Amino acid sequence: MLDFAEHPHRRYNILTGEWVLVSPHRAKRPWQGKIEVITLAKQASYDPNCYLCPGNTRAGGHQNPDYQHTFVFTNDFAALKPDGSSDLFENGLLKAQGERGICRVVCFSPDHSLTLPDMEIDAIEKVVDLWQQEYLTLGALDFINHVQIFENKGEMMGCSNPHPHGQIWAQTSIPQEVTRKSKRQLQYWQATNRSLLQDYLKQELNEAIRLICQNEHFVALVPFWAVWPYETMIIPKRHLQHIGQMKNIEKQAFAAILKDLTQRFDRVFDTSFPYSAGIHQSPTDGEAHPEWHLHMTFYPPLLRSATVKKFMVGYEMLADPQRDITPEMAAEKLRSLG
Ligand code: H2U
Repeated sequence: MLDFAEHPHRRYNILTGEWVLVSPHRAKRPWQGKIEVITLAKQASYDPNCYLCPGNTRAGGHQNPDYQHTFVFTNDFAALKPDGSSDLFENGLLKAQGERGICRVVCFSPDHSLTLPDMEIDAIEKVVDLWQQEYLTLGALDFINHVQIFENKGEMMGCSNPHPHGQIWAQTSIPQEVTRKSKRQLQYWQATNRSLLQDYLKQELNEAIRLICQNEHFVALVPFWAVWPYETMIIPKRHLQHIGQMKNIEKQAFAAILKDLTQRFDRVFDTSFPYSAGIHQSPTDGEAHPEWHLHMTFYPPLLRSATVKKFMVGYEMLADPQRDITPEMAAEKLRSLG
């Protein structure tokens, strides 16, 4: 019989159709690498050299307003532009296509020293409000078929500035990860007339071994197929296709679980926990997408300490992702840090 805590095994991701190799016995091996303790210098609430602080001038020459809560602007170095060609290029075996889009930068707070877990729930709710508005406004544009809301947190994740902020990339084509998730949710919806994630959530709530925390409207859990050591998903209990459908009470609850989860992350290694996180939800291509069930995924790279991160190298670059500590162990740890 397969013992998840002992036997190497593969787990299937029901959303993407991909597999992850789990090697639980390896979590017991001795660690002889370095474990550094890092003490973080407390940031000032205002940094005159920060391009995101209120009133400061950005690298592109624009001046930020004296904002009190959140602030959103079009990225001065945007990866996608609204004008330009959408033309298809095909030449023998070579294929390319022009891509149009809009990139936005979202400042979560005027206070340079904060991160999401430090912010009051009311202040996080204003971030959720802004995400909702941006999804609806950008998604309504006829050349925008997908809106990706995300945050890169921490230098380790390539974040360019400690000021609390995230990004939004909205574009014409639907990204590949979202297409993979659309496909499997649609197959399930067509076969059962139910949301794949709603049924998954029901099973996780029953088993209760990968749950981290929950409130009236949301659950945070380590998915069965998690790749990153402390990978986590926040799933709404109601079948929401996108953030535009969130009611005020749900936005409050979303803000509350965001705070709860990210505070737990910070306690794992007593550090400001780096991650890439983002919301996956229905594309804005004009289709109904009843199959889609919104979720927010966190991919934190830390493995053993505030400085030892997991690298996706070797076998993982060439074959399949692999993990040592099981999702159940990670969930137990995060549960205990409430
Ligand atoms: P990251 O920290 O995740 O890199 O996001 C910050 C974004 O802010 C980055 O995409 C933009 C960068 O292009 N930016 C501006 O739009 N204006 C500036 O003055 C500096 C940075």
